[in-house]
Amino acid sequence: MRLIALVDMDYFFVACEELRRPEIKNKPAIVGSDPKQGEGRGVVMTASYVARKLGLRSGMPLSMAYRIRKDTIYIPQDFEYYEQMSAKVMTLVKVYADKFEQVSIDEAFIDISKRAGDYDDALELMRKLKQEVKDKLGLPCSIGISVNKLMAKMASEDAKPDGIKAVKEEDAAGFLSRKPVGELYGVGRKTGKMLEEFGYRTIGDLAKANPVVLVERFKSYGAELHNSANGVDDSEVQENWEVKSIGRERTFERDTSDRHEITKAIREMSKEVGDELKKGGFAFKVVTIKLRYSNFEETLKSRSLTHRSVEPEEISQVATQLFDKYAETGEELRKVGVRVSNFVKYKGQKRMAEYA
Ligand code: DCP
Ligand code: CA
Ligand code: CA
Repeated sequence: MRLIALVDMDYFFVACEELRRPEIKNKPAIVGSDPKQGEGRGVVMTASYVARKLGLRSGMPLSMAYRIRKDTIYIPQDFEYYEQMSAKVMTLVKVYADKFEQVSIDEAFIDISKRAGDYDDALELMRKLKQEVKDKLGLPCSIGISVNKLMAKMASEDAKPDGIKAVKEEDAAGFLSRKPVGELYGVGRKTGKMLEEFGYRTIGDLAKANPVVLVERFKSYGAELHNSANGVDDSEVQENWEVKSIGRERTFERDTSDRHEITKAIREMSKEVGDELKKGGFAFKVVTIKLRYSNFEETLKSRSLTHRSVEPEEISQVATQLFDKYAETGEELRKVGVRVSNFVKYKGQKRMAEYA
């Protein structure tokens, strides 16, 4: 039996912000693009669930968000930070996957057919994953489980927030039928509107529609719409994620030339990189550092080891040597990165095939 899960983080950007500013928890907080002191045309990227209850939505102009609630907490976006959190999430998720496909910053499909024999197994496994993400990162997510990607996605939407939902093949039609057609995975606002104009109000309406008519109205997309509405999706979980290297980067709060601060960052990142390597069962041979200066100039410097190593200490040592050798003395750094590459597998972990 095919068992696919979709893991999607809840109110992701704001949830990330709550981690580093606990004081905004349970308050109407939004993350958005630069409002430029009221002059900008910024929009809400995401809103906490508290904010959503008050009517704040992603895509809404910031000006409108303020009109709705004066005490809305506005947080400017920090993509770099969300990407770091995303990478941490994905590292955890991958461990649970036979096949892994990240589809956006905060969501991934995983094929768990081999490791889960049935829905009970799958639910147990996904509960464990969800708990691990909560315990290790403090972030809530929702997970949908079903026979294909489409249904897994639809189930995850139903599970939100902070839930897990499994929809079996035999229940798929019933599960979909009463939902508004606009909620069907893959249907955007424009298509949704067109579908409604043709009188397809629910996914069930679309499922019962004559496919020939749908093809007339929506061209080749019509057949796909009909399949989707019937919960049919044969597409595989695509392992697009190919690791050739593992790295971390850190931007300093304030540009710095303090060797102590920089080498400390290098040590911390080396440890994280080393931990990730160990999970994947890899040894590395090349260490690279990236130095970005205040003026945004960037240098990459690498050193090849004469042996394969798995030791975080070794990453840290080589990266620090590279820094000492190549950093411009006294120049302030904006960002520093550590990366290892040229892998070889030293552990036969089947599920980590994607690293090979
Ligand atoms: N995002 C964005 N612009 C959009 C939609 C989303 O920048 N138009 C960003 C902000 C979100 C993140 O992508 O936090 C993930 O998008 P989701 O659609 O998964 O929405 P959320 O994670 O915010 O909320 P939900 O709990 O509904 O998944
Ligand atoms: Ca999300
Ligand atoms: Ca998402």
